[in-house]
Amino acid sequence: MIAMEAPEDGGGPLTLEQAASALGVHYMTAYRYVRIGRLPAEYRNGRWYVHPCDLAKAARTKRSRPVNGASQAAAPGPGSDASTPTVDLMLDRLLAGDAAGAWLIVENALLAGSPSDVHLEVLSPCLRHIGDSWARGEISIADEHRATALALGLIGRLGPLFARRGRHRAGTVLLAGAEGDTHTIPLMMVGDQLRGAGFSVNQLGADVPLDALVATAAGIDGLLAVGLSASTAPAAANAARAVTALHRRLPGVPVFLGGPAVHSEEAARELGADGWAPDAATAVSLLSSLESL
Ligand code: B12
Repeated sequence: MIAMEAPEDGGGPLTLEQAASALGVHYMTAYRYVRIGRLPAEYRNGRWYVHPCDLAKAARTKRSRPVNGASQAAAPGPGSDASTPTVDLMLDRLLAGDAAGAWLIVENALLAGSPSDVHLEVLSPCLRHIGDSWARGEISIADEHRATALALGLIGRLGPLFARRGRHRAGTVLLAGAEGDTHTIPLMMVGDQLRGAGFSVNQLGADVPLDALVATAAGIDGLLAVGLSASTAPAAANAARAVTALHRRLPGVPVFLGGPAVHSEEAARELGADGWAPDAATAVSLLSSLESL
């Protein structure tokens, strides 16, 4: 425990105990707020100090809705302002490159929600926000890369939490990024969520050459469907070529499309696909609907 210290006159810094008392929370809760970036604080001479003006931000955050409720809520669409206190905190930690702080936020979120909620309600809005900020020139490429590298690590740590103990479904889903598309995260999320729903997933990751994709698909016994991701316009054009080649080689196997460059069911159908989903949770519903056919 740190010793109490009187704040300086005129709204000077508070010790963490004083800040905790002002917020009406336990000292350890205030420390956790500091650790995850909810409460800005400065570490000097072995003690944490909080500026009184930052208390209001932490107090607002304390009253705001937690990460759960996500399962009922629709996943935020591309470009939507999906800001919540948890998203704001995660964004802050991702941009700061603070892996430990970011993981604490994930752990907190998991107390209230599922790994799928963390994907869709916390990490996806952060990544979209980061992409938009980069496109507007507000953050550098290095900032975006640092945040993405950290997000990849978080998604990797979340992966085993999607392990399915219950019923496994028949057939395998092949997932791949369109040729020339280096975006890995969308596929990881879709793959983990499908595994969590009991599907066997053959995950090829990003940027899969057309010939390798078709040869792999042809070699899978019990191939249920192929899911292709396209984040950019050139990748969407390559995905369309892949759909044609897969249909020709494997008639009857549905090919689904998704990703930021395929905006709607209509756009996916125009590219030749048999279906589309805006996010990983809807991708699970899409694949599940095949069972009832
Ligand atoms: C991280 C990132 C990168 C990283 C990728 C690193 C990695 N290892 O993954 C790097 C730095 C490499 C990168 C590069 C580029 N990127 Co980039 N990138 C992003 C960013 C910030 C996050 C991507 C992400 O993980 N999103 C989170 C996921 C979960 O969301 P999602 O992609 O929408 O996926 C969900 C759904 O779409 C759906 N889904 C996705 N795939 C599939 C597939 C199926 C079958 C189904 C059913 C559903 C489905 O489910 C997913 C989960 O819910 C996005 C911003 C954004 N809006 O996403 C830009 C973004 C995708 N990138 C963009 C651009 C322009 C580029 C570059 C061209 C930049 C450049 N000038 O070099 C290059 C292209 C490289 C290439 N050849 O592919 C643009 C694309 C715009 C467009 N539509 O054309 C975006 C949208 C940024 C922006 N706002 O402008 N990028």
